[in-house]
Amino acid sequence: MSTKTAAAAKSSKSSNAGATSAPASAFDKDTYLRWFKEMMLMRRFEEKTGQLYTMQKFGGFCHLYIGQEAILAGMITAIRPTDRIITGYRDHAHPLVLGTPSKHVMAELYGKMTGTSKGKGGSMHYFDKQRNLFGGHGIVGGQIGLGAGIAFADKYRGEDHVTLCMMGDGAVRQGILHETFNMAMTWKLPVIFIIENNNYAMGTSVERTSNVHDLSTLGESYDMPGLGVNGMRCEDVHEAIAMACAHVRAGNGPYLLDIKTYRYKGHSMSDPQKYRTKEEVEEYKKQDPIESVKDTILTKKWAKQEELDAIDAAVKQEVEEAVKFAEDSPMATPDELYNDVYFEKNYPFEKD
Ligand SMILES: Cc1ncc(C[n+]2csc(CCOP(=O)(O)OP(=O)(O)O)c2C)c(N)n1
Ligand SMILES: [Mg+2]
Repeated sequence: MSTKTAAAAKSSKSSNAGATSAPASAFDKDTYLRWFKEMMLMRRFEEKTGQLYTMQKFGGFCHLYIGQEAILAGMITAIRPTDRIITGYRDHAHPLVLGTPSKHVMAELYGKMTGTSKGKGGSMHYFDKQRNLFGGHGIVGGQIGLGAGIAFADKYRGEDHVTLCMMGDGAVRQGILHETFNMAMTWKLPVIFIIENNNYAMGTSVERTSNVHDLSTLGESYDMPGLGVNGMRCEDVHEAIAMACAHVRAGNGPYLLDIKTYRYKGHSMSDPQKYRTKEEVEEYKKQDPIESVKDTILTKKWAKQEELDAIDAAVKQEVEEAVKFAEDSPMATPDELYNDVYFEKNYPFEKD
């Protein structure tokens, strides 16, 4: 069967072709409670961020992660703290799940000195060297080549890390994906390419973008294995990423995961959303990962409703404190502009 025929045979609009379906029984109480807490923090942080942006507390672009939380929650329980993460501009939740204090994440949005990059990165450019977060990239698809580069460096130094290179469904249409896939497979780089597939690139759906709708097949012509994953279930995301990590750590080279998710809010803060129906959004909200994780916890009697409410209250309190911290923090002084700027002494092409 040719690659195109194989891709077409697997292709389907919103199904999770080839998806795993991990049973809830495979995971313990601590994992579920962690998923719940991580997702509540991401959700409450982003709800607050949306309000603050509307109140014009900070400017620039603002892309919220609400609806997509199961991807990062499922990921964090499947990787090692030494693994590397790189992503696009929908990136507020990534530092949160990696453990960057929420007050520094919030201060970065405000452009304050106490932000993760002293306020110089803002919403689209989160970095945390200590936690191996390599951005936050505003150029759609720019992180694909960089992610493979990080994996190359680890392999070159003989270090046992996996790079998780995350991108949107729109980013996969950039040419760099193909150059990167080719090199990453040729050199068997330790990288997992993760598509956070919310089915839309701004207002353009996957179906309108290409003849190939099953994005898990995009690596086939490079012999890169791929899998479609239900991104509304932490269980499935965890299983898929753990499996891909084991594949990569065994020296087999890259893996492609097409994780199907949904964003409940617009692409950014100004989006009339004419490209989708309210019913479609409501349909996905019925699969909300926070609600389903909560249901499992309650059904298994791992916690009472009041205990889950207490977690929510603590998370809300943390977000309020983060806002206060950000508001009370100083702006950068003008001379800070010249700090942290890369330059090389005696650069050969530099002219006075
Ligand atoms: C190279 C480049 N082209 C175009 C844009 C404008 N742009 C910003 S976001 C976006 C859509 C990307 O969608 P997707 O990759 O699906 O990510 P999502 O927003 O859904 O997370 C586009 C085209 C850009 N930032 N960079
Ligand atoms: Mg998208």
